[in-house]
Amino acid sequence: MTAPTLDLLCIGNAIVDILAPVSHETLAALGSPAGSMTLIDAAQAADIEARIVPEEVMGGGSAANTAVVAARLGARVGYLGKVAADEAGLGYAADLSAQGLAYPSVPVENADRPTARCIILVTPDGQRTMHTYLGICTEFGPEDVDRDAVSSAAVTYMEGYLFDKERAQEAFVLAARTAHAAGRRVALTLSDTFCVARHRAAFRALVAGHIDILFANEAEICALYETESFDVAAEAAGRDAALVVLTRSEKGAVVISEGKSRAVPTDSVAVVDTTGAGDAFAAGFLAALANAHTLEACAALGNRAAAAIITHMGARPSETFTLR
Ligand code: 26A
Repeated sequence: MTAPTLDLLCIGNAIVDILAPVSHETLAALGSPAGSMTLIDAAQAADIEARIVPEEVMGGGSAANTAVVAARLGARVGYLGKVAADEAGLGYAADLSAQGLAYPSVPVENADRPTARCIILVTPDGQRTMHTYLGICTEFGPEDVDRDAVSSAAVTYMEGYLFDKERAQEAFVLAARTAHAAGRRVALTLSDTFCVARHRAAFRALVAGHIDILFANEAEICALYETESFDVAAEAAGRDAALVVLTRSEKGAVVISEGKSRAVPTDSVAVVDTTGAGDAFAAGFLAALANAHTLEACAALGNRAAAAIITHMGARPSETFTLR
């Protein structure tokens, strides 16, 4: 087995994030519950964009956020995700490359749909309400799995959000098989309780058959094992994946491996914007894992990366971001 040349390869829905501060009144006028994620079509996206003043536009998508934060923490990271060769898509590819990521995906010429976008409305209480237009990103299929990139990465990390269409599900299995054939590890984040509810059986089979490292928050892991008890869900997950990493918001994280469960508390912080907290946690955890830290230290770095993200606007660290 050759030494990996990437610590981490992330695969997910490639989405341009448009962040805008809004009042509670503006949010109420749109009719979206605060803190929710709503899928929208192109016309709805244009309508919302006409009512807001964006503060930031950047490459987003859950797994891409993880990739960017891990790179900022010094890990060698790549990203695979599908964009169109339109202004947003070319900007996306350039943006992620500028963040130091290997970005082998080629923007699709003459695509029948534009690049995906997520309009993130942030209210004064720091809550983020997302409206996502998925465009071309969900067309990700087995042909988009760059096998060389997967084989060269110590860990391939896939996002549950992408696990919606059959071709993407085939891509997950192909990526996992390719990684394992090269002696690498495969990680999955469950992303959202809606995803879990939609594909529960398929996710359970994926986790039991192909996943070495599972990330989830409390609600997602309970949804996966159809229980209201965190402990029951955590124990079930521990039987299915070798390493299970669960986040519990202000209660910190729980790491399970070899039948042993460890709770790793987190410090409380003043929340500005929770966008990308889970993504950043996974980045901190995986960046530390690449340096062979103990599981407790990995979770502690995950907690600190998440805290750094939620104390400012957006899913990316501020320029002065450091964990030392
Ligand atoms: C399938 N959907 C809806 C999505 C997303 C998504 N990433 C992947 N798939 N909807 C929103 N996001 C991303 O979540 C990040 C915050 O965790 C946003 O792009 C945002 O960067």
